[in-house]
Formats: sequence, C-alpha cells, structure tokens
Amino acid sequence: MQDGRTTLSKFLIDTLDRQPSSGNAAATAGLSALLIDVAAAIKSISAMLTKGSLGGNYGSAQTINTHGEEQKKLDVATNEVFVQQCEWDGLLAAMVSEEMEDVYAIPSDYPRGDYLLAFDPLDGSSNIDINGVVGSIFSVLRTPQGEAQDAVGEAAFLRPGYEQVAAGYAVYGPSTMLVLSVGNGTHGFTLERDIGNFVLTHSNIRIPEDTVEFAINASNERFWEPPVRRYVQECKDGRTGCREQDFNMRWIASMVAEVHRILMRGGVFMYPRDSKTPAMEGRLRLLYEANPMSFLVEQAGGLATTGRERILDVRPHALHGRVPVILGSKNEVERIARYHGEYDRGEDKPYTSPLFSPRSLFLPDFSA
Ligand code: AFP
Repeated sequence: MQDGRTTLSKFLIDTLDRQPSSGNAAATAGLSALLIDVAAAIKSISAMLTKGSLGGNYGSAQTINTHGEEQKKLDVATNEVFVQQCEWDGLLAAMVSEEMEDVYAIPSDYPRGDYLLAFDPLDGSSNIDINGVVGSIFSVLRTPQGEAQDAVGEAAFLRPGYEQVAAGYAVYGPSTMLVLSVGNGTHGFTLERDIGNFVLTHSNIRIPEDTVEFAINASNERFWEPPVRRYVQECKDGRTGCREQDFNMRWIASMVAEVHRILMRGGVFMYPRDSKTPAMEGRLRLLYEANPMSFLVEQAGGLATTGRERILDVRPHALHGRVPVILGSKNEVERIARYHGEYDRGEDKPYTSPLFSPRSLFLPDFSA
C-alpha cells in the first residue's frame, strides 16, 4: 500500500477484512469498523483541540477523577467523545477509561459486541492550557472466549498486553496523526483535514536499535532506583564517561509525544518506579497507557520493559494499575534491563557505591 494515497479505511479492509481464509478473518471480524469509530472520535477531538481556548474547554472541570487528580474540562469532554462515538456500534461489550472509575458496560439500548476498548482520552493534559502536544491512547482486546457479552466485568480487562488485538494513539501536534497496529507492524496515518480522512503516510515504522536520546523527568532523580541512576549518569557523562558519546535529553510531559518521537527517530522513554510514591508501582497505567504503547513499540522493532519484566507479559491486578515503563530503541532498553538485573543480583557494586555519587572525590577525570 502506497504512502500518501491509502486511506485508513482502505488499509483496514486490505489488512483485516480481506484476510486469507485463515482464522484471522473470523478473529478480527468487526475490528476494522471499531477502529474506524475510534478514528472518528480522534477526528472530533482534533477539531475540539484546534479551537484552543476559543472552544471554551480550557481550565479545570472542577471535578476529581478516580485517581484523586483534578480533571481538566477537556479530560471530561474527550472521554465523552470516545464513549458516544463507540458505544452504539454493536462491536463493544464494555469500555475502560482513565477518566471513569469502573467498567463502562454498553447500555442495554445498544447491541453488544465481542471487543473491549480501554483508553486514555487525553494524555498529557497538563499541556492543554499551554498549547502543548497532547494525545489519546487506546487498546483493544477481545472479550474472553465464551463469556456472555452482558456479563463482561472488570476481570475481562485484566489480561496481559500480549492479548491485545489492536492498539494505537493519536498525537495532536502541528498535524494530527493516528499511529496504529493490528499485529502486522506499526503504521502512521496523517489527518487530511480538507477531506476528513486519515491517509497512510508512515507505513511499517521501524525504531532504530541504537540511540543517543533519552527521555525522563530528571526532577525525580533522587527517587530513582540505582540501575536507572546508573544509566542516566552514564548518559550525562557523555563522551567523558564509559559510553564515550554524548547524549541528548527530552521531556515533553506527554507519553504520546515521547513515544511518537521514538517511533520517528529512536530514543528511550523512562518513567521508572520511584521512592517518591513507594506505594505506587509506577506513574503510568498498564491497561490504557503502557500496554498499547508497548504493543506499538514492539511491532516497530523496539522493546518495552518494567526494568524486570516485558510489559506485555505483566498480568494486571486492577483496572487502573500502574507499572514502571522503559521503552524504545532495542539496544538501549536491553542495557537498562541488564543494569536492573545486575543490581538485583548485587553485581553492580561499583555503581551504587556513594564513592561514585556526583559529589564524591572520585569524579571521572574531566581533563581527558
Ligand atoms: P497527564 O495526562 O496527567 O498530564 O499525565 C501525563 C503522563 O501520564 C504521561 O503522558 C507523561 O509522560 C507523564 O504523565 C508526565 O509526568 P510528569 O508530570 O511527572 O512529568
């Protein structure tokens, strides 16, 4: 399929609906129609966002979400868009959203289907009022085999990420893009506003295996585990340190924007577990942030780990459970995971010694 001419609908028909007679066609029946509805929600949100403060959606909604976080008006509005765009099509049994505490069962006045949709309707909402890049993230599972569609509850969503049948995100930047995988690679579509269509512009995205660019919120450094501090310190040491090359750092406070950059040019994104909130496994949610992003990254040749486990293998315990996230260019993610293993086995002694802390007497020889 040719970049620049294939629409999302044509891509999905060619990829899903015209599957060879293998079981795939049955396994993904209706999935293309569901993804077209998700794309319609994204187009609607894109139009809402481009109005900026003129749309009357800036500022606080004066409400608190299930996680005790203040909701922005756009958090609430975009959640409504996803629900209204997808609840009626007879393809879903239920939805889960960052902005809704419980499972949203499809109302009885609509037919129910065989898919489950988990989503973060607006990721990076702290960027809204400063006109920064934000996104939407979504994940699609099939309802468990044999489970009656009207009996779908929380347990149906608590499945490891490798069971996803599709995942994607919208990045609302200078252009609006939809990046999607249905298990056959990761592909990017750009919204052609004049015709209201997503057009294939980045087919079969591949993440470079090496990178000199990392993304982490460095203000949390004192809370990180030693393997993360070791990795970031080595990047900061640059060509004067063991990596013998300089690195670049980015932090946009929108996971979608960070992951999109990594898909476009490589890099590593880290939101590791930290001791600032020891009760929390991490900051990012497994079901509708880490899992879909990990699916896309792996389909593009990258890796996604908690530092100790492949994210797509993690078994969820709660709808809004969190995990540490380290993802991106294969060789760097492998290095960070190796550092976690060395730390856990007590093999990284030289790096955890206070002698090598930034204020120690044993600073590397900068005269070199
Ligand atoms: P919000 O959607 O609440 O702004 O959170 C965005 C996010 O979940 C993720 O997209 C960012 O990478 C991360 O949080 C930013 O976290 P910090 O605000 O701690 O940098």
